[in-house]
Amino acid sequence: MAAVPSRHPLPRRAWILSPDEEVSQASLRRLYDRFNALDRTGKGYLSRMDLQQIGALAVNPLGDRIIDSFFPDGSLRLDFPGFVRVLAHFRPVDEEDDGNRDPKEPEPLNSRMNKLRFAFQLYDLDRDGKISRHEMLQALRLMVGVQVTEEQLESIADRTVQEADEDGDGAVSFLEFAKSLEKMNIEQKMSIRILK
Ligand SMILES: [Ca+2]
Ligand SMILES: [Ca+2]
Repeated sequence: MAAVPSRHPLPRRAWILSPDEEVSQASLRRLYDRFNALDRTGKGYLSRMDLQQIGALAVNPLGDRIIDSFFPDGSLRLDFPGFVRVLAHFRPVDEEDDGNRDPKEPEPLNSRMNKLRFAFQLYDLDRDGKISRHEMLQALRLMVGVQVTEEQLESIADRTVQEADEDGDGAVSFLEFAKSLEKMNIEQKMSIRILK
């Protein structure tokens, strides 16, 4: 591949949610305080605009899509249980719990698998269970800065899809997605600092 001089090195792959998300521990009490602080007018629920005040989401290239995931099925109001449920995906995995969990218990929302599922749906916009080259390109446009040419974006999208695409159908299934991210520290990448 021809070397392209660039002050900002291009990512080799597109599987990056954001370069510098921080890890945080969240207790319910702190979440509730945070919920109330975000709900500035005391309406008892959060709107999209309230969530846009969260710095970590404002700077996250996929922040808008993450905010979308707080409002399934076109709802406009996010209550406290919904807030906690979505945020649970971003909580760091508690290492002590890992492996010693009762198999009959439901998988915690912040487990590696659930984090992967959550990340996958940020890419899979049409929800057909596959990330197409086009969907990859759309996500990349949000993630990389303006200094990158369309040609370079397409080449990153192609490479990311090709490397992950084991069955050769030109798209990335959830399984292929999970395998590609096997070596990545998804726990850390998917831990977003929502609390101050
Ligand atoms: Ca899709
Ligand atoms: Ca495939």
